[in-house]
Amino acid sequence: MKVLLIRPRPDPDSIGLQSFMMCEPLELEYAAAYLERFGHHVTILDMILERTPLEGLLRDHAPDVVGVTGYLNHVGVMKDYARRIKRHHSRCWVVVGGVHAEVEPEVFEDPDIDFVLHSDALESMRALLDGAGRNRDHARRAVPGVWDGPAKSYPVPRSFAYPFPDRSKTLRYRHRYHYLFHERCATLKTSFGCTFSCDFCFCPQITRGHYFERDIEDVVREIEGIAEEHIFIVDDNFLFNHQRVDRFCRLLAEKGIRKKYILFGRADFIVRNEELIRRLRDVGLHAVFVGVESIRQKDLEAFNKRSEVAMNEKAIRVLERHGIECYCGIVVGPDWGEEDFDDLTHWLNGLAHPLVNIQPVTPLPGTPLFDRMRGVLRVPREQYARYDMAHLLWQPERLSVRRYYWLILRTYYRTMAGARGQIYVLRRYGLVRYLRVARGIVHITGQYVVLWAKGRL
Ligand code: B12
Repeated sequence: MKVLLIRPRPDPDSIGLQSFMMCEPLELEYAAAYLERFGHHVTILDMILERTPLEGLLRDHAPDVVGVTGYLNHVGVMKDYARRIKRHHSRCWVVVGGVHAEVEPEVFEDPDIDFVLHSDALESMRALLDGAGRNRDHARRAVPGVWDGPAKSYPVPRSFAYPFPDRSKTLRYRHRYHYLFHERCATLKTSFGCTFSCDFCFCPQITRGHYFERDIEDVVREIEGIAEEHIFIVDDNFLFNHQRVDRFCRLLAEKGIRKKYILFGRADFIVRNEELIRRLRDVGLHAVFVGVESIRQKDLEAFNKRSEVAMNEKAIRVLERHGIECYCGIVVGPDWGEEDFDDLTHWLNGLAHPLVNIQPVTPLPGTPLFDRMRGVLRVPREQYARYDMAHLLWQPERLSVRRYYWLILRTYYRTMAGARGQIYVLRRYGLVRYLRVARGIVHITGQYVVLWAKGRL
């Protein structure tokens, strides 16, 4: 069958991260590799980069099936695409997938969406294409991972054994993929799930609390086939299994593979395994995204983070000692006041390079936090684009909405986006990358200024 796989362009109401980070649609490359093994003909469209409107692309490709991926903040756009696909050709099936569909499939129930991939998405898609999809209602019942209401029981995958993603399918876009300062950056997934259960985090929900790893030899074989020098390892927590990370370092060194890696890791692992971190640096570790979350111990406890502020600080020092950049993820909550933002600014400026992502706490369906905060959510769920981890979804307790947005912006400008931060980026990464990031800063500043000016949720 002729299959079109689409990564949507986010709604303009979502805070636009594209100038800072735009990664390959790895999930669609996995799907393409798997489906082509069964004789289907797959094309991937990245709507963030395509200039032709969807209708024109549908006319050019005349697909039998369109698969659309996306996150919670894309749900509105995905439904809009489904409507336009059906209007273009009513007999073309529309299948949606992605991490949100795996956890809250019911939000995708829509007359224009034929199938929602709720679990084991790749195998479910294969089964749909291999004939099962011809009768829609029958397929919804018969294909184990396709959503058919809460009464059906769904498989829970505990391993991942699919062919390598087919990166040739995004060849025409690849020069545009980047992550922060890393130009031409590929992504790589080596494990699924997370063994921790921080109560705000959506990641453990995707795998229903299970954690499983790909064979590390296999991972290194995949790396050998990646053209890009920069690789963003998109595991929820790559720094988990000491033995596996050790083997990773050995294999890269033995094979003489020289790449630059960015990955997510926890502070406690970094502190307890400094020698391993040094070895990772030697084989190319360039930056670690650490879920610092907060500089207030009470927040870490409320989040069930099982970490401490002092541990975060030690981890950042370890990374700094070895010349590895640290990207700090900070979550700010409804009870934050002026002095908390001042403390955060002060804390960040105490780091060698204050690189930070400040996210207003965003209760995501499926998480314990969602159940706890459901009552204070003031933004209707259907305004999906604002569930982007950058908008406020609740009324701050001690500040006006306007002031809160202002303080977020001010914290960025007094730290990462301030003169010191900008000089650092310019010196370390050069003018071209600096200009791209500066463009992103201007764009996001504009969006925050609009939110500030509105002054309400
Ligand atoms: C890398 C990453 C990104 C990349 C983009 C990657 C991409 N492919 O587009 C960047 C850094 C740009 C990014 C941005 C954002 N991200 Co992000 N991101 C991730 C991360 C760390 C890994 C995702 C990934 O690459 N997975 C690898 C692929 C191979 O696996 P997969 O997505 O699980 O998909 C599997 C199946 O579902 C299936 N599949 C998926 N879709 C489809 C469709 C079809 C048709 C088929 C057949 C199969 C299929 O294929 C895969 C293999 O089985 C996840 C964390 C996580 N655990 O998922 C967060 C995550 C997905 N991001 C999230 C969010 C919220 C965002 C942002 C909105 C906000 C933010 N600040 O992070 C922005 C949105 C950007 C935008 N343009 O709108 C949330 C999503 C929550 C939700 N409920 O939807 C996650 C879960 C993190 C979190 N904080 O909770 N992100």
